[in-house]
Amino acid sequence: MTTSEAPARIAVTGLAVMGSNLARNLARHGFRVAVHNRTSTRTKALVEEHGHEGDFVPADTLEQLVASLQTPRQIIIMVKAGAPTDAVIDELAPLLEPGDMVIDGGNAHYADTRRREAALRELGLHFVGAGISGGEEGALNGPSIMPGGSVESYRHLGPVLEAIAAQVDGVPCCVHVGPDGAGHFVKMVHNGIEYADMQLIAEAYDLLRRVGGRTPAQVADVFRDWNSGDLESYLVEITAEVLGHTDPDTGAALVDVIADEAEQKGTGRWTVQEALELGVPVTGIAEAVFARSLSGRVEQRTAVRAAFGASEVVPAPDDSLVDDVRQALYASKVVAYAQGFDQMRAASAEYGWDLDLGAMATIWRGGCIIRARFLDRIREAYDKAPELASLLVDDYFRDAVANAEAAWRRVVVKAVTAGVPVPGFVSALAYYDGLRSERLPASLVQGLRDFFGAHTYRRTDRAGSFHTRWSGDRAQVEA
Ligand code: NBP
Repeated sequence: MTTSEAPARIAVTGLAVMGSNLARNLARHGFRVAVHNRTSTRTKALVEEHGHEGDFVPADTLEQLVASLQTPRQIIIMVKAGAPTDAVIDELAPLLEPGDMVIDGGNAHYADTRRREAALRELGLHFVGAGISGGEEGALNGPSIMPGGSVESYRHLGPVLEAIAAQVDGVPCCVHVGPDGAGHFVKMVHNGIEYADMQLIAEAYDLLRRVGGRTPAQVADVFRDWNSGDLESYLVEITAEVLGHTDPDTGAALVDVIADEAEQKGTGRWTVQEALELGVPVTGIAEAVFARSLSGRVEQRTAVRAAFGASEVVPAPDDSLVDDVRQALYASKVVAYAQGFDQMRAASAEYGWDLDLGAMATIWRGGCIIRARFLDRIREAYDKAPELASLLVDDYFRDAVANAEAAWRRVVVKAVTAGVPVPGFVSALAYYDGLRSERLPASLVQGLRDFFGAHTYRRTDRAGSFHTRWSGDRAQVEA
């Protein structure tokens, strides 16, 4: 820490784990950073413990924080998402001048970000909703950063954010995502995809364990091996770590001691809710959210187990199972990502964000939870064809899924026959089959809708809307 009177380059208010780590990251990169927290003991603790890491300017009040900054001011808010963010903005805005920038690095809902951006724009202030992924470790050592807001704000902020972001092949995991809530929307979809990815990994583990007859330590070895191929990713890497870990108290595999009730903070649910609004089928994310909900319904699980008896899965290991599951996992993962990218494309069209989907894959390659080799392939796909109808039709992914198809079906059949729930694998396959079908039974759905509600239908052979007089002479009339 220095005592010079030079203005600080940037500020962070909200110094719980995320804010203090982000401030330390900024300081370690040579930025003079002003720091503030509602309860000033946190500010003092940060400077006492980490002041030697860089150039911190502690402030007891927001007035002091604002006064310590160079103009235009850049203030990152890292407080609990929701009402606390609004409270800080309300206190901060009157202290600022037109052209200043307020950056919300918390996990805000993108609709809140759109509302806040519009309100601050009225005051001449830039509001930047920045999705920050990577948890506390990422905040300190290099997160993936997804800033929204104006182009003008990114001109000032970009160099700072790109410096503290994770770097992959010399490329920062940070790009200007798009206007207003675009950054937080993309962060939300990132989290949704993370849900789907984890669910698919969990299903693969369950199959190798219950059908494959392997111990958790043996499944850990399988994941370790998979991590040297196409599935290479942070989540596959840490799956091997968790499965290979022994509980110190009991000597059992830790995974057998952890209660099997998955929790959620809500970003997966938001992703599905928004997908429903946009009409985009994100079945992989939805199944993952519901699988967590199902796991938590302990009373229902107990009652149904009592009524039917617990499903008894007899292990039936065979030599091809491991590789079949690997291929099913890969193909299902391609589907889940394809759906997430579809959702971003739909939101981009809805809100006029002009998202560069390849760039989103680029900034997820490091710092964040879904970082993976696979993302390079997604970036290449969108670089080649920005208007790709679906990731599935890119040459690389088409070949990968086509090659995996037989194994994928074998795995789903085995799981269904054995009674091992694999909602992620099954729904991904159904999505793929749905898109591939020449004719879908949606024609019957339309017929039924017309029968009971006169909702009309379109024909395959000529334009217009039609209704059949079902309760009368059953003649067809043009609607
Ligand atoms: P928390 O979400 O636990 O929030 C604690 C901070 O909010 C403290 O600094 C607290 O001040 C401040 N705060 C609250 Br609560 N109410 C306030 C108010 N009315 N006015 C001013 N300050 C208020 O902190 P965190 O876990 O560090 O997370 C910060 C943000 O980052 C959140 O939005 C969170 O969702 C997000 N996050 C992201 C990731 C990730 O991986 N990207 C991980 C974890 C969190 P006090 O000290 O005075 O109580």
